[in-house]
Amino acid sequence: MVLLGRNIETFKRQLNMLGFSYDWSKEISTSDPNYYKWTQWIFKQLFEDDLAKYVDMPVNWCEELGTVLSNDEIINGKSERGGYPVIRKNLKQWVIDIPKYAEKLLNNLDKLDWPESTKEIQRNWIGKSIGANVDFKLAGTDEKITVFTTRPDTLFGVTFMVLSPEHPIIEKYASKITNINALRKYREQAALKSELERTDLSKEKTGVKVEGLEIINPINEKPLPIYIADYVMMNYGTGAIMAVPAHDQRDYDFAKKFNIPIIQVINGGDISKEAYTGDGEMINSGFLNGIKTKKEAIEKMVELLESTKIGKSSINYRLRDWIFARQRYWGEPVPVLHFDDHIEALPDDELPLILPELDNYSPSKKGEAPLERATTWVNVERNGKKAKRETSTMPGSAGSSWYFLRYIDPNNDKAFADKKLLEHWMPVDLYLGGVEHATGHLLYSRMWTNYLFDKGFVPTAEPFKKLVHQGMILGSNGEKMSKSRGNVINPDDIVKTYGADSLRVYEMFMGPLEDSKPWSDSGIEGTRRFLDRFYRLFSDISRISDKPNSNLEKVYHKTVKKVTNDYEKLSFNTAISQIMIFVNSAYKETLIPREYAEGIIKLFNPIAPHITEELWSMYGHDKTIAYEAWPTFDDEKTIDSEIELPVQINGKVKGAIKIPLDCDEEKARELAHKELCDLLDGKNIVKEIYVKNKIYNIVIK
Ligand code: ANZ
Repeated sequence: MVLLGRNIETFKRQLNMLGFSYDWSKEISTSDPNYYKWTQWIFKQLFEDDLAKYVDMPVNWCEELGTVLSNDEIINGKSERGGYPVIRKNLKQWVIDIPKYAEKLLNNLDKLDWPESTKEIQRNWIGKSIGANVDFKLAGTDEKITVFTTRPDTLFGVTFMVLSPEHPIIEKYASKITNINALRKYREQAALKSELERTDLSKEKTGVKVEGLEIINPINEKPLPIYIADYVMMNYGTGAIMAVPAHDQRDYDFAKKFNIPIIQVINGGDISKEAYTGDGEMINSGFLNGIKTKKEAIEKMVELLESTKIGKSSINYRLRDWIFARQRYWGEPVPVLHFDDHIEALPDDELPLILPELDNYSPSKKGEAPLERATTWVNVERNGKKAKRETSTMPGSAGSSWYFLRYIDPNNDKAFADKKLLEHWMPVDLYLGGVEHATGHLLYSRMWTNYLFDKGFVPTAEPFKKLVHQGMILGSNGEKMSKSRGNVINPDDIVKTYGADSLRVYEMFMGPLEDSKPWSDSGIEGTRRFLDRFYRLFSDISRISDKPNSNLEKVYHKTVKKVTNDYEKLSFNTAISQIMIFVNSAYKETLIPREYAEGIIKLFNPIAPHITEELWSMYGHDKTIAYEAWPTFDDEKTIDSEIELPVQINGKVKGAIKIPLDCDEEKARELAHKELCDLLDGKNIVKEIYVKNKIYNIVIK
C-alpha cells in the first residue's frame, strides 16, 4: 500500500506539473474500501440476478503465476505478463455470465460513434453464429449426442463424429469403450495445450478413434465412427461436431489422416485436393438434391429437423464467461459466504468487506489463494452455521468496469452515484484509450453499464458515446517504451530541460492523435524554439497596438476558424501548424493589433497553458484565460480574394498563375497563355478547359 501511495503521488505530481486541470476533489481509487464497497455491491446484484455464478469449468491456468487468466490476458498461448505457459484446467470459479448480454452488446454497437475497426473486433469477439443443434443417436442405446452445426444443409455428407476429448460421454460409456486408456491419455495431452494451439487451423490434426461406440446419422440412419480430437472444444456449442470432410477443411484434414470416407454434397471445387466451402447445387442429399443455394438448403433442412424433432435452429456465441476470480491478495474480496449447501451474499450493512492484513501476500505455487492464510477472517459462523468466506479476489477489471460512474459522485455513501447526477452526466461524451482494451475493459464496462441500465440504476445502456484510440509515443528507436529496452523518456527530465509547455506542444504536434510515433530529441528542441519565438513576439508589448492591421486580418480569422474546428476534431497537430503560420505572418509586421494577439494567446492556451497565462497577465488581465470567451471569427474575412491556379498542358502541370477568386474565363486564359508563352509558341491548341478556382488546362497537338 505504501508503494501504491507513492506511485499515486508521483502520477499526481507529474500531472500537476504538466498543467492538467483535473478536479482532484473527484479523485477515486478502486482499491479504496469506500470505492470497492460499491464494486462489491454491484457484484452482489449480479449474483442475486444469477449473472455472477460459481461454476466448475475449464480455465486458463498459469502455473508460474499461480493464477487463472482470462482470454484477453493470454497472448499466443502465453501469459501476457511474463510470457509463461498457460494450460487448461478444471476449477471452481466465479464467472460473470457476459454471454447473456452478447446480443445487446452486439446490437448496441451500431449506435456508437466508435472506430469501425474496434466495433468489428468486438463483433468478432462476440462471434455470433447461427446454425442448428442436431441430435445423433448412440447406436444400441437411448443416448443422444447433440452437435452444433452452422451447416445443417450438409447432413448427408457427414461421415464421422468428433467429440471434444473432455466430452462427458466418454467416461459415461467407459465400460463399453475398448480403448478407454488411449482416450484418457489423449485427453491428458490435450489439457496441456492452450485453446489457441488446439484450434489453430494449420496445425496437423490429431485424434483417437472411440472403439466400441458408433453413432447413427439421423437423416439416413447410417452408422458412423466416433473420434475424439482436440480441435473440438468442450466450451463451444455442444462440444461435439458432425464432421463433413467434403466441405470443412479441418474435417477434411482429419479424414485424410484417418482414412475416413469423404462424401461430396455440394457441387463445386476439387474434392480430391481440398474441402469445397463455396456455394453450389446440392447432390447426394436426398430431398435437398437440386437446390442451388446454401440459404435455401439450410432452411429446408432445419424445417425437416424441427418437424421431426431431430434438431432445432440455434445460436452460439464465441464470447465466453468472464472469469471473475484471481488467486491473488490484491483485489476486492468477493462478498459471499460459502455454507455447506449454498452460497449467500453478504447483507448490505456488511459492505465493504475489507481485505484482512496478512504477513505474506504472495500467491502459493499450488494455486492456493493468499487469503486462505487468514483463517480467522475466512471461517465465520452465521446463526449457528459454519461458513467460509471466498478467498479468491476479484480481477482488476472489476473496479475499472464502472469507475466512470463514480467520478460523477465520488463521495456518495448511500449509492454508487446519485441518480440525478447520473442523468445529468451520462453517457461519457468522449472516451480516450488504447485499442488493446477492445476485448477487455471496453466490453466489460459495456456489459456492466447495460446491466445497471436494465436494473434502472443508470440512465443509459451504453457508457461511452464516442471513442478515440490515441497512438502510443514510442521510444526514439521506434519501439514501445519500456525499462528493459532502456528507451523510456521521463517527463520530469523533459520538464526540467525544456519546460512543461514544450512537452505538451511537442506531443500534440508529433502527428495525428491516433498514430503511434517515435520520440525525437530534436523534435522537442524544435518545439522549444517555437515557444521561445511565440513568447518573444507577444511579450514585446511595444509591438502590441490598438490600431487595426489589414495585413493580418485574413490570417487571423483563418487561424481562429481552423484552430477552433481542428480542436473539435482532435486534430491538434494541424491546429498548432496554423498558429505557427500566424506567428510567421505577425513577425513581418511592426505592429500587431491587441485583439489579434489576445485571440491567438487564447487559442494556444489549451495546449500551452503556462506561457499563454503568463502573457495574458502581462497584458494586464488578472483572471485566468479559463474565464474568457473563446475567440470568434468572421467567415467572410477568411475567404481568399486571390488564389494560385495551376496551369496544365495536356494534363501535366507546367506552371501557376495568381488570379482573383472566381476569375472569369477570358482573364484566366490571358494570364495562362502569358505564363506558358514559351511552351505554347508555335503549337496547335486544340482545346482549353477552365475549371473555376481549380485548374486551367490547355490541350495541344
Ligand atoms: C458441420 C459443418 C459442415 C460445419 C461444414 C462447418 C462447415 P462457427 O462459425 O465458428 O460457429 N464446431 C461446432 N462446435 C465446435 C466446437 N466445440 N469445437 C470446434 N468446432 C466446432 O463454427 C461452427 C462450426 O464449427 C460448426 O459447423 C461445426 O462444424 C464446428 F461444411 O458442422 B460445422
